[in-house]
Amino acid sequence: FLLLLTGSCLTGLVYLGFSLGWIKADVQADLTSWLAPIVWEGTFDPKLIDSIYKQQNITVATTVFALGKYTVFLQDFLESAEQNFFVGFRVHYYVFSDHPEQVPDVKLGGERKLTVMTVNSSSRWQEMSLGRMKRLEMLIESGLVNDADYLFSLDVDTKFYGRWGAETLGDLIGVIHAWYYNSPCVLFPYERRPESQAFIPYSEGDYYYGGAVLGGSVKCVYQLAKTCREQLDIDAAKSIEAAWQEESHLNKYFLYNKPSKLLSPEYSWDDQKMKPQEIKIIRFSQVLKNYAEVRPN
Ligand code: 5GW
Ligand code: MN
Repeated sequence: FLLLLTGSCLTGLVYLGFSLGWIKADVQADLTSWLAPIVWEGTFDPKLIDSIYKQQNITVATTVFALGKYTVFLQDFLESAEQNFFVGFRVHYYVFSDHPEQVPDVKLGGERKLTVMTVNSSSRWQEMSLGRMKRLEMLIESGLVNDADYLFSLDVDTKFYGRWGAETLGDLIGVIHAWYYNSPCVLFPYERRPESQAFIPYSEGDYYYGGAVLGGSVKCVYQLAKTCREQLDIDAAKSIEAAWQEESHLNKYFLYNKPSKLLSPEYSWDDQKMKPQEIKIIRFSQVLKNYAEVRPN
């Protein structure tokens, strides 16, 4: 009990120190302690970096899941991606949906294509929200994305507001969560129960990564998806669900398999959150959603 008391007191103190500004995270560092770049506006030359990757004639694949009522987000997602996401590159969208007829017919730029991947409907919401890792793993195993060099997986309840280009490419890519980029590590909402495979003790952690964006080379994304799926399966067999589901397992994976490049929260903002001074540009953001309308009952 004493341990518990001191434990929560410490957390409380950190919270207080953080709120009063005694504790400040190095919000805009542009390198991690393992020397991975953190991509912020101003740290790269957009034209130069695009031209370097254009010479390599690369293909970027992107999966996006729109199950149940989430198809309503596809139009804005795809239209804004056409304006901002790897403009001028070969891009291949893979839209997973159980309502393929509801996938909108968005006009795509040259060298860009979209494949609808039809999946079975499920009334179990766990299938919808927890099945992405498994489907990503299976997509890569199918060989369909063999023609791609890089692969991203993005939330569909989102919109692009600014450029997203070759600066985001690398072996293994994670994004820093918009709500935790300036929080001390002990306040990160990692899974804290040792029973879960996503468990991270208070003494560990680098960043809190957002679950709305992951990416990298096809090979690295495969390792990530396979491992997270296995860990999710172990938890499911024990009827344990991690605090933030796939996001918790992603955070565990990135703790032991460090991303080679991190995207700043510019790449995964939230429309619910005011843009503070230190954030120069919002490139990609979660849109507001009516939970009662889009989530299965
Ligand atoms: C999400 C939560 C509970 C039950 C179902 C879902 C759900 C997620 C769904 O019904 N349909 C669906 O396509 N998804 C996919 O999972 C979407 O691509 C969505 O962007 C992603 C993550 O779920 P989100 O966006 O509701 O989670 P938050 O944490 O961004 O709110
Ligand atoms: Mn989302």
